[in-house]
Amino acid sequence: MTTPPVGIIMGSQSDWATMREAAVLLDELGVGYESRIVSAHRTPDRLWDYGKTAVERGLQVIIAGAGGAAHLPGMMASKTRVPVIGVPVQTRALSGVDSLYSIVQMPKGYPVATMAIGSAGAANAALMAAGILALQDAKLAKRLDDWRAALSASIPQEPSDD
Ligand code: RP5
Repeated sequence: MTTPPVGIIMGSQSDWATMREAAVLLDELGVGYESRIVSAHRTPDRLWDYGKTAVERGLQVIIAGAGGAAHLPGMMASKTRVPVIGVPVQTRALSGVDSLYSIVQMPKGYPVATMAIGSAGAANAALMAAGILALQDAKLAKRLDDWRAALSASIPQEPSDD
């Protein structure tokens, strides 16, 4: 089975409601992806194996979402040079600020491109991944340009009372 260019990974099944937003966007843009539950705390060996094999499998971008003590994106970035885009999942206890802080403040040398908290972050992660892939894929670049133009065109000039 061929590996798709994007890997969407998340710490828990409970993250899927958020991370599905990334999958929806990638579907819209015609970008292939796989989705996996890979927990830094509950399945550390799975995390290590995923990171260790990412390059040889042909993954080009990894979107990693986690909440709370959200170590998954950073640990993945420490294990592979495949670019990691981090999505802080919104939490009940601390509204996702815990997730954001756990992901964003990486030490020099192991970057994670950190998105906004929650579903906007997941959607933007997909757009960021598509933008990276579009550098080498003219057809995808056109689809992404069209998607952006359609979004722009959908914004009304004036506010409505409805
Ligand atoms: C993190 O803990 C996951 O990324 C998830 O956001 C959070 C809660 O996980 P569950 O208890 O819902 O499985 O590892």
